[in-house]
Amino acid sequence: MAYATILTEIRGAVGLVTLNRPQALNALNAELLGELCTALEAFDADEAVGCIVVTGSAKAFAAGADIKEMAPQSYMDMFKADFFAEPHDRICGIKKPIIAAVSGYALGGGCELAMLFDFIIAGDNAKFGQPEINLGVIPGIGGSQRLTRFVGKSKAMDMCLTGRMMDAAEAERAGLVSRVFPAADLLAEVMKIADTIAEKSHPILSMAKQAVNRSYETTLSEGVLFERRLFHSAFATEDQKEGMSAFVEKRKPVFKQR
Ligand code: CO8
Repeated sequence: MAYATILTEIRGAVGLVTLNRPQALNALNAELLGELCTALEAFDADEAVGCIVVTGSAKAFAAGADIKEMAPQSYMDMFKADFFAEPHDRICGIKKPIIAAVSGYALGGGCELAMLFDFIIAGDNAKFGQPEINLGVIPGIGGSQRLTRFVGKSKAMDMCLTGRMMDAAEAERAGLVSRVFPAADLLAEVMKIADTIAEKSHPILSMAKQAVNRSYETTLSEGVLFERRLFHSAFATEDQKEGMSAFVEKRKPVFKQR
């Protein structure tokens, strides 16, 4: 399918989405968000895909929600459209793992979009921020909630109240990103990580994703129970038999379930 604001391709078992509005530093307008959701859902439904990577350009993952699109909106426009609720919920509904490969700016809605994915890997030139305060608004796609869970209250307050940017090294120290690579190698390194993930059992990957995500939503005892029930259900899969047999037989497992 041809898109106007993103590029998509499948490399091996990895679905790659590249945000592609260079004239606006990949600012998230309604068209881009709609296309992104459609592409993610298509990869989610494609048995050939085991892991998804979303990236931007060298200069910007995404410089925020599209300020030019938002500027003239009234309260009633935003309220009636329930602005950004639909793409937020569609992205949260993707079952396969999604890695954000962030080079350059990930600001405002761009930072929030990266945090909506399962984990963030950054180039050493990455800059994260929630600069909405400078525009007379606050984060609106979960930034105040997710950033606080990633980096803790003190740093999240600092980011949301000053609007300052955090570089890749600080973001790694703070736990916002899992790994940092030289910017020139970022996509190649992320694709290697995504290849490693895509080789695993696809239903078990979804279980692992659901289990980790549940930790954000519930109490420890409910989360542990949820995990245990999923763990038990893994024994209903052929891939559990394959994984454990391969260990006993001292060979590499070949997971087949999609
Ligand atoms: N929206 C629209 N256009 C943008 C955006 C944006 N967020 N960011 C950059 N652009 C455009 C610029 O206007 C410029 O266009 P033009 O050439 O037509 O003037 C082009 O991209 C290049 O940008 P710059 O010339 O500014 O590039 P610089 O290298 O000088 O600066 C920066 C790069 C520092 C990233 C700068 O562009 C900037 O500060 N951008 C805005 C960052 C920002 O404030 N982001 C937060 C936006 S608000 C938001 O995300 C709210 C999310 C929650 C909404 C939820 C609703 C429910």
